[in-house]
Amino acid sequence: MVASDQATLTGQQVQLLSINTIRTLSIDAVQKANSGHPGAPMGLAPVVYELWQNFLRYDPKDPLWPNRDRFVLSAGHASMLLYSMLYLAGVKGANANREIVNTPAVSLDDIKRFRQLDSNTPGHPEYGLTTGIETTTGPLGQGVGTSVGMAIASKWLAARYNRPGFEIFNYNIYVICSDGDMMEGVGSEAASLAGHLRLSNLCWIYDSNNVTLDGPAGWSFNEDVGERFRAYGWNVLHVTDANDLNALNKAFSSFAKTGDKPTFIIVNSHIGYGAPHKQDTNAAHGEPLGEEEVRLAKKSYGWPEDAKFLVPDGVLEHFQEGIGKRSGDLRDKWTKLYAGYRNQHAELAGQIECMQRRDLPAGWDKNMPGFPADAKGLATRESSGKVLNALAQNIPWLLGGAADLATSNKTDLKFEGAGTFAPDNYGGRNFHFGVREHGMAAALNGMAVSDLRPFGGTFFNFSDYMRPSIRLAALMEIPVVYVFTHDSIGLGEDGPTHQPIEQLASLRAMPGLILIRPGDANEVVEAWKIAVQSRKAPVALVLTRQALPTLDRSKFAPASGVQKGAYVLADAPGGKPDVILMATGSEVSLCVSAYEQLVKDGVNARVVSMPCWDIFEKQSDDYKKQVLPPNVTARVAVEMASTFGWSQYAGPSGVVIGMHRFGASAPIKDLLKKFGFTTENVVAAARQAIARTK
Ligand SMILES: Cc1ncc(C[n+]2csc(CCOP(=O)(O)OP(=O)(O)O)c2C)c(N)n1
Ligand SMILES: [Mg+2]
Repeated sequence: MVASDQATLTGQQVQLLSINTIRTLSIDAVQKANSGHPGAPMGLAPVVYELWQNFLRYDPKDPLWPNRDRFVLSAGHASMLLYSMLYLAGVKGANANREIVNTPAVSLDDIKRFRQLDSNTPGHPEYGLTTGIETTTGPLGQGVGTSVGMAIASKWLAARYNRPGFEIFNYNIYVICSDGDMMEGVGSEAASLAGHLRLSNLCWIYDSNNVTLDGPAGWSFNEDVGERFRAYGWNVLHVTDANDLNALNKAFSSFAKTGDKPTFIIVNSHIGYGAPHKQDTNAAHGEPLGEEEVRLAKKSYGWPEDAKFLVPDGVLEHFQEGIGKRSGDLRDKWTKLYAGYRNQHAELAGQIECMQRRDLPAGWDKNMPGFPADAKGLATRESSGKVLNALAQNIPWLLGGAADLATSNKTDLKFEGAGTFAPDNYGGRNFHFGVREHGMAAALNGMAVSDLRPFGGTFFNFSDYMRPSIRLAALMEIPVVYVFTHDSIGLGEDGPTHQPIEQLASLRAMPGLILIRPGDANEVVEAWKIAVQSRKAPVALVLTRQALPTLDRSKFAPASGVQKGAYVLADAPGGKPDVILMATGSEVSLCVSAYEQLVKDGVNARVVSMPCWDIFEKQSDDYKKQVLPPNVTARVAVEMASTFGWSQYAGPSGVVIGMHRFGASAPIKDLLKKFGFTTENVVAAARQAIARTK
């Protein structure tokens, strides 16, 4: 054997050794945890190996490098695949201040604590918990959906910030997805949107292994997925054997060369590859292999059968010589480039760094509209549109759109230079997400984890279509803003299919989401200020279709009270109320009208505007007691929605005026009368509450 053959052979051996290390680490971790899915990591190990070692531009020494390629494991149940890679590639950890630290992102000990309490290797990859996890995945379809937003962000950053000679941003997004991702509706919305937008920096690798949890994928899924993606406008490639590194290499090279559309690589794999007894059965991925199967699998890999968590000599070095060296060189080059960029384009660099810190630029709140008292007033969606347009002129990376309702949601950015995001204008800031609420919400997550400040609008009722992605935004603690308009039966004639009832209660129940339902235009200003200043929480703005009076703030408390979640808007003479009227949104002015009637009748009433329960709950006990004195138990809560949750503020003697059924199609004035949202009814409820406490 000649020396060069020997070298090639050794090269192949170390490749296989490395791939099998990915597999056996996953097997051992799942077995030790006695929980998890080893099958997908076993089948996909060569795919991820080839991608990371030879293509992914990801420097393990700087997992926060802004121009790194993003790797998304949409098949989040295969989490051990990713943890193995983070460990084997030697990815360093980072702290909450975005500083690289000297501990690894994932250590071998972390892998041994897979799925255990307080480990950084939870069952499914969690953004913010483990360095190197670019987005939380697990609910199938979310990773692919989020990846579209990441690809949008990469294109947008390039269009806005690259300058001749300074290609600061050109990173790609790689996604591993599975049959489940292909079946989920959000995956289709995302693929359709990505194809339409011609996101050539996006590569989905579809693990077509013909099996899902219940059994053969064919029990429920038989369409030609490749044809579907061709129809969406993707570059569709096929690798018929997941173990064929050359074919994978060719496919990734084709992606790199494709400049006008996203790439979809179908890879045929065998789940649980190397575990002959369970190959092609569901048992290989829904649960650990079992000790006996583990031994058989290891035997087929030529592994010592009883070795556990074995990382053979040479494997870590192999990754250092591959992804480590290749990407390290790229990152060094970029760092030099960026230093020059900073010199020549200091202002742009300042913006880039500002957004990375989730800071707002100086003067972010200048030229905010103020709204004079006006009995006729305007809809909160209208004032929202005005405030948003002011803010967006001050915050260059505040951008977004709506799911085909921009003119209803008032989310259009109308100022000069805002532009529309499109294949021929990736620097645009108005997005047409189409009638794809779920796809939009997932994309917003991808934009937010890419340091942009995205917003997305639809009718409040259709927040239900976005909920799984909103939930992930809350779990990931990322600052997405939702602009939900048409927020109650007050939308009128569109009727019960469009009138939200339970959405307020159900979104208030979601941990981490800040829901604000402002009561007039000036509360909208405050609500938007909270939204853009939020660094670690998504914010839902819940806004009306119908006009609301703009309250006279010389008579009532200033709208800045919104910053505390709830505040005394109109107090009882002497500050000693007989009854407290509480409301959010459009019902605040209704309560004010009832208040005026009551005061005229000699009843000491107080009005509390409660636009945000979440923020109110975070106030001191003292403040809460000031707003809702415990000894004032005569209380009335008014909200044109499910009453669920209001009893905590109304108390046992309180009266809650809300909705106990779906709405109806009719002009608003008839609906308000039918469902009791009238001044007389609120006044009567106040008297009833007072009577109850006597
Ligand atoms: C939205 C959602 N529904 C259900 C599940 C539970 N689940 C986990 S894996 C899986 C299917 C696995 O099949 P596939 O996507 O083909 O992945 P493979 O097992 O082939 O790796 C299901 C239904 C989930 N994670 N997300
Ligand atoms: Mg499958």
